[in-house]
Amino acid sequence: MLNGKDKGKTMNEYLKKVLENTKAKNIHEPEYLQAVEEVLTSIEPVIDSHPEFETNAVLERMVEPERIITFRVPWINDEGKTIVNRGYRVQFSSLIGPYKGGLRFDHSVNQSIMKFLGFEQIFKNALTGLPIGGGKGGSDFDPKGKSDREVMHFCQSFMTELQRHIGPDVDVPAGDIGVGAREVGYLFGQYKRIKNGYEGGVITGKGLSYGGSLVRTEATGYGLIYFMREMLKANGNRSLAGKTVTISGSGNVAIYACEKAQQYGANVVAMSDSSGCIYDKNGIDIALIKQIKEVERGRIKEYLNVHPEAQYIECTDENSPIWTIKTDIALPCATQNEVSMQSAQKLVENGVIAIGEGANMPCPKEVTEYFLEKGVLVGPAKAANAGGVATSAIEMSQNSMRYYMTFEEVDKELDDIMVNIFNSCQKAAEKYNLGNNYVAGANIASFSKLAEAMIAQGIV
Ligand code: NDP
Ligand code: 2IT
Repeated sequence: MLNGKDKGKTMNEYLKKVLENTKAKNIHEPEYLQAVEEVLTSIEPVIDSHPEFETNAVLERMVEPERIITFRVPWINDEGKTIVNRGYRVQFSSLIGPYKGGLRFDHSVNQSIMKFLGFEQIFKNALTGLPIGGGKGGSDFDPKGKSDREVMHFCQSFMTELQRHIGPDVDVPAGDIGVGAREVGYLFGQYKRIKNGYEGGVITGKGLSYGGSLVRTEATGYGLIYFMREMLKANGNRSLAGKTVTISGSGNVAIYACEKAQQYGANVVAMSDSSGCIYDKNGIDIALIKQIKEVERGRIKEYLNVHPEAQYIECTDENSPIWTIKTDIALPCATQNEVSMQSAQKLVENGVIAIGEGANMPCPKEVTEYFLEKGVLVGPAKAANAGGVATSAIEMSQNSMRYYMTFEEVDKELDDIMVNIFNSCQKAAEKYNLGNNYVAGANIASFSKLAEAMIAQGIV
C-alpha cells in the first residue's frame, strides 16, 4: 500500500524475504496471504527504520499463529441423520491479552479464512487500546435454514470440544457471520454446564439477561459511523447529514450502521443480502429490516411486500448490484472481497467520496489502492469496525467487576475509543508522510505497538 512517490522503490529485503517464505508455506491459503501482504507492504517505512525487527524475527513470528485447533463436530439433524462439520479456533497472538475474536458459522469457512480473520484481529484489537490478543474460530456449519433445535445441538457439540481450549483469561470468542445472540446463548449455556461455574467473561455478545453488555449488539455498526464521522470531519469538515449512503449486508453490522447513519441525518437508500439488494430512494425502513432479518430470519427481498415502491435487484455474479447505485458513502458490511474492481470503478464514476469497511477485508488490496488513487477516503476494516471487539472488551470488564454499565456509559466509551482509533491512524499516516492514507496508518500504528510488545517479551 505504497504512496505514489514510493512506487518505483525496491522492497525492503527483510520484508520481501518474509513475504516470499509466507507465500511458500501457505500456498493454498489465498485469503490469509492476501491479509498478510496487505499489512506487510504497508509497514515498509517502519521496517526500514527499525533493523532490530529483523534480528528479533518480529515479522516471522507475527505471521505464524501461536496455535491452530481443528476438531470434529458431530450432531444429529431433525431427520435423525448424523452430520459431521469441522470446527476451528486459531489462537493467533496473545501478545497483548487473551486471544480475542469471533466465531463464524458459514458454509465457506476454511483454514485460510480463519487465519486471515485471526491475523486481522491482532492488529484491530491492538488499535482499540484495550488488553486483547487476536484469535478467530468457527465452522463450515451454516445456521441458515436450520431449525432452532439443530442450531442448539450443533452449538452444544461445538462447545463440548472448544471448552478445553478457552477461558476468560485464555481465549474469549464472540459472534461473527452466522453467530448472533441465539448461537452465543447456546454456546455459553453448554460451556457453563460443562465447567460447573459461571465464567461470564469466557464469551462476549451474551444476552442482557445473563451477563451481556448494553451496546454490544449495536457496537460494530455504531462504531463504524463514529469512525466515518471523524474521517469526514478531518477532511474538509464534512458530515454525514444529507449524504446518500449504501450498505451491503443486512446482518448485525449493516443494521446498526444504518440505524446510526440515519440518526446522523444520512439517507440510507440500499441494503443487501447474498441473494440481492433493495433500493429504496425514500430511505431504508430499518424497523422492517430488523423484523425481516433479526426476528423472521427471512430474505431481504421480502422488504418489497411492505414497500412495493422499492426496487429489488438480484445478484448474479461477483459484482454485487448494490455498488452500481449512486452514493456519497459506501459501507461494505457483508464479507471479504465483496467489492470487485468493476464495482469500485462504478462507485468512483458515480462520485463516491468515502468507503467505510464494516466487514473484514471487503476490498482487495488493488481496489483499496484504486480508491486512494482516486482521492476516495477509506476507513480500513481494522480501524473502522473495531468498535465491536472494543465493546466486547468492555463486556469482559463488566463481567470481571460483576457490574453493569448503562447504555449511555458504554456508548460514550465506544465513541471515545473510535475517536482515539481514528486519531492513531491519522497520526501514524502523518508521521510517515502518507497524507490521509488511513489504511497504512492503521497498519503502522498497530504494528508498531505489537512489535514493541514482542521484543519486550523475549523470544517466545
Ligand atoms: P451477519 O451474519 O449478521 O450478517 C452477514 C450479512 O452479510 C448478511 O446479510 C449476509 O447475507 C451477508 N453475506 C454473508 N456472506 C455473504 C456473501 N458471500 N456475499 C454477499 N453477502 C454475504 O454477520 P455480521 O453482520 O456480524 O458480519 C458482517 C461482516 O462484518 C463480516 O465480515 C464480519 O467478519 C464483520 N465484522 C463483524 C463484527 C461483529 O461484531 N459482528 C465485528 C467486526 C467485523 P445472507 O443472509 O444472504 O448470507
Ligand atoms: O471481526 C470482529 O472483530 C468480530 N467479529 C468481533 C469480535 C469480538 O470478539 O467481539
